[in-house]
Amino acid sequence: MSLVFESRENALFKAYDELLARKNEKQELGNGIYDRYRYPILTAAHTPVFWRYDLDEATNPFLMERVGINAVMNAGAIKWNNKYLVMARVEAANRKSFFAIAESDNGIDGFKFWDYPVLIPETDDPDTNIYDIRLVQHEDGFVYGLFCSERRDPAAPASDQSSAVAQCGIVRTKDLKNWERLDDLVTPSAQQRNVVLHPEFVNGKYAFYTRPQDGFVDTGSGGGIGLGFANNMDHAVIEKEKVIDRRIYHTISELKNGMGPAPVKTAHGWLHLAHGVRNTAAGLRYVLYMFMTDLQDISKVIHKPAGYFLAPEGEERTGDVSNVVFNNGWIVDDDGTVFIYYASSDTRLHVATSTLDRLVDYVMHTPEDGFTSHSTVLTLHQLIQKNEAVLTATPR
Ligand code: M1P
Repeated sequence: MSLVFESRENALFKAYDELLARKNEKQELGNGIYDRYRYPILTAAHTPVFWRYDLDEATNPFLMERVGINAVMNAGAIKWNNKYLVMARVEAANRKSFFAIAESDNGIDGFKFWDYPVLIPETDDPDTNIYDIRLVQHEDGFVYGLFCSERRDPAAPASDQSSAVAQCGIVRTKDLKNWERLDDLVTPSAQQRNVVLHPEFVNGKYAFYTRPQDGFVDTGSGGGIGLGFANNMDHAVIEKEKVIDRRIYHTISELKNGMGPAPVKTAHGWLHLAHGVRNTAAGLRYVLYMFMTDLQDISKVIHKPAGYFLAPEGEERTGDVSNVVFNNGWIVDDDGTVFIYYASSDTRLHVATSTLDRLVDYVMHTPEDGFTSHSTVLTLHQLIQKNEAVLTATPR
């Protein structure tokens, strides 16, 4: 091995090792709802050196990158054998996304990719692109992965190489190593993205949160978070979708919305994390929001705080698709700690931590949206008056 090759290889591995060893730092103060951290937990630079470089001097004398990785983002998440696992959307330089699992001992730093990215089996109609997997430990004993499967629109003319059709692909596993591909979900809608499996049976059926949409980017007459049921997972067919959280004019999700990870069961209801999209002169803005559904009737939204729960801040605001935060994975520990894995601007993956108690308090006691400026000011007046009384009674 030449000295030049050897020293470049050493430098590459040293930079990678230092990045993985970097400790994360909780940001001070926060908003009381969750804590953010200084560093993203995964970026393109966290992908192993041996994915990107051919380390054979005979075939790669300049030790140049042979497979470029563009971004690591939107990740499903699961606690597995006492490790915090994220199944990230890794986007190669050729724009194709794939899934790769990274694990950490504490959920906030030290995430290391498994040696091989996941080879998702194809159906008879191969996907061109796959992304945004939601991992669900279902009570039937399987871990399911529901993801977006994208193919070129067969109806598009040759002059149009952008139009696509998105559907929900489904895999299942019992060990996170061997993945069985099932049929894509069939629904009454022309396209689907952001489909999530409910972790429990509902009246003996599998329940799915959907996002009906007419087109690939625009939801058209669709949009809103839907709910539908299927008899089985091998050939899952939903005959009817009911929108349970619709789009509303002049809100954070007026353009579209979509479920994040599978909901978490609490004593008060099912806790949901979702994303909402609005249009601006600078393009689409994606933020996260929360709501709670009824334990007996999961189609009934019983609490929904006004506005966003988490929006892009600082460096999160820029990237390949700027002004975006997106979430499709969270982990709840036995002690109630919640790890929220969110991506920023389709570029990098972050963690925010909270607790179930805090999130339930946030969802149940944060004022709801009155949908007008007037009602927003009335809400503020009420809070200010209450605080005046508190400060008068117990001066600080
Ligand atoms: O680019 C922002 C996001 O756009 C899509 O989300 P939605 O389906 O709500 O429009 C997805 O492609 C998502 O992966 C991406 O982060």
